[in-house]
Amino acid sequence: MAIKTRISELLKIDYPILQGGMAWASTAELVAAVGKGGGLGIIGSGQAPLEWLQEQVYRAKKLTDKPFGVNVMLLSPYAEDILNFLAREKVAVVTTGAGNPGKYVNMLHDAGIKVIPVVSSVALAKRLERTGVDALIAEGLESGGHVGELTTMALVPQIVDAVQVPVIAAGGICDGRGMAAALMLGAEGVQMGTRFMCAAECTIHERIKEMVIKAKDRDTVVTGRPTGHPVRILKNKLARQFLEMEECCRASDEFEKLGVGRLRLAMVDGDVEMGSVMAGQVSAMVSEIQPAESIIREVVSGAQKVITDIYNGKVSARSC
Ligand code: TUI
Repeated sequence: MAIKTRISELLKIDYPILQGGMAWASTAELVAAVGKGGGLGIIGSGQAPLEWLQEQVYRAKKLTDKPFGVNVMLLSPYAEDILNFLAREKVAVVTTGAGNPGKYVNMLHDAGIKVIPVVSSVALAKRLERTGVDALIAEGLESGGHVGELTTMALVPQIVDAVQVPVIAAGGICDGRGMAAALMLGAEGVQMGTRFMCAAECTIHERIKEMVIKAKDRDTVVTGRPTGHPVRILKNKLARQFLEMEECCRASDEFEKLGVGRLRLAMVDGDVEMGSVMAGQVSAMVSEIQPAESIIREVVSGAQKVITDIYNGKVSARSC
């Protein structure tokens, strides 16, 4: 059964589930598979050059007739070129991360594109609502990659109360219980990244999928706080080096140097020790590789089950 919210209507999808646009991980194959499963697939551009992104967009258009999105990481030196390209290509949706996309909203709207920024604070949510964005993704610090300061549990209801546009919850959500909880907090959709890293169609290196599957509850850590861009990654040799640097208060440019190319090294080359394995706290809850379509089916039926059970007075929502 479909789940109808303002998000599923806005994005013309069966289920209000977005696949996080993860750099070097969310490629055209995954995006097409998520679309087939009834969710919204999102290509991750990260810091990749324009040519890489162009190839992904062209491939996604060949692989699927469903709407899809592209995530633009606003710290990327290629962000502006990528946004101009996306306006020309008229992709259905643009999500943004790691910054304020306010100055691009009109240009994207003129091209008929829905604009959905990721935010981690109420102040930015309110500011962006005034620019006319279509929806917001409220991302808590449980997520992988670049993180804010508030948990999903605290952030989502505060943003829901502060804005009129529909809100999508992200960070710490990987199953039906998480989706149901997000809906209870007032969100009208969820975005999941880590669970989709272990989708069969996700093209990241198998060693990284294994690492996520083996991860336990305390296996992620936030590094890079002194740079102003804290990033959650799975613990490995690189994470230990970052943490050592933080203890000796080294200069920010040393962090930048150590970080260059590390995400690609993990996701594409499968370097589990010296790559930056950006993954969320729910890594410990991801236990197998499954087709994206099954992931979506399981999450939706799990959410429907716990909501119905609780409505009927059965108050335990174990493992849905
Ligand atoms: O963007 C993400 N997650 C990411 S981006 C990434 S690649 C990267 N490369 C170099 C440095 C850092 C990251 C890996 N993972 N998530 C969305 C997100 N955006 N989370 C938090 C924010 C955010 C933070 C501050 C959005 C806006 C913001 O605004 C600052 C301002 O300008 O007001």
